[in-house]
Amino acid sequence: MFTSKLTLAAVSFLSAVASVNAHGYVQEVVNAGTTYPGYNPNTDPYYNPPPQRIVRKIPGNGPVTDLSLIDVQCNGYTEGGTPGSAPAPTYATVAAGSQIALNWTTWPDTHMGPMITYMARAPSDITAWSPGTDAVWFKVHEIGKDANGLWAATDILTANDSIYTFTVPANLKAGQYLIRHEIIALHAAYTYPGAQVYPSCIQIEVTGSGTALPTSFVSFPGAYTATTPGIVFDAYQNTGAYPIPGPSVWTG
Ligand SMILES: *[C@@H]1O[C@H](CO)[C@@H](O)[C@H](O)[C@H]1NC(C)=O
Ligand SMILES: *[C@@H]1O[C@H](CO)[C@@H](O)[C@H](O)[C@H]1NC(C)=O
Ligand SMILES: [Cu+2]
Repeated sequence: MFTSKLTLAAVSFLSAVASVNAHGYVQEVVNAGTTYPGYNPNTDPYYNPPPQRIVRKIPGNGPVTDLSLIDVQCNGYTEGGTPGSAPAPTYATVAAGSQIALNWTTWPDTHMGPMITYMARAPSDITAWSPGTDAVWFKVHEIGKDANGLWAATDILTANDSIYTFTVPANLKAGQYLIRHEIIALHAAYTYPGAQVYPSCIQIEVTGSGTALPTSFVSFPGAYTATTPGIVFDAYQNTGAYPIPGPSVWTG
């Protein structure tokens, strides 16, 4: 009797801790009717052999707040495993101009902020390439706070069944690319460090007859610092427009 009470107390303590720490990650990638399960940080590490993912591994569902770390690239590890952005074993083949839907785990409604997507062209095999600190990234989509004050990561994502979609630029040159998608949660961003970056990297091969490539690029880490507009932002006091961090969107 005493033992089972202790157990119940321990269970409710653990679930309280889990809900406080529950943030999120991309759990599925969908393109042209094919669903690719994401990297699951709670279960994938325990499979042998590991599941063949197109999403690079993450240490958990928590954020990166030190924007000078390689962790801000793909939520990769800086200690233990390969430093930042360790390649995944496989990739999805997607047509230029097609939509990619990213299914997030249930996002906490306290964590308002933008959702942003970058791509980087792989100079070699995407399953072996990590960009390091090179400036290789271009922005392909962004959504922040709309004219009615609705935030992408809370109001809009939740209303949309946790599905965020973007379109691969229609005229993008064929080849292998790394997608870097993120939510930046702003609930503590009134100072730096404070903004919480939740990045996710997805490996794809783009097909099509397009010829376009961007000409300006940013690096991760590098693109965001304490003085980048939108990194420090008081989301409670500032009811005006929100400046989405990073370069402008390249549409091809
Ligand atoms: C998102 O993924 C979860 C887990 O696989 C699934 O249960 C849910 O139905 C998916 N959401 C949509 C809208 O497909
Ligand atoms: C909401 O989800 C649908 C697919 O379920 C998609 O077509 C639409 O673009 C999504 N909206 C946003 C804002 O991502
Ligand atoms: Cu959180």
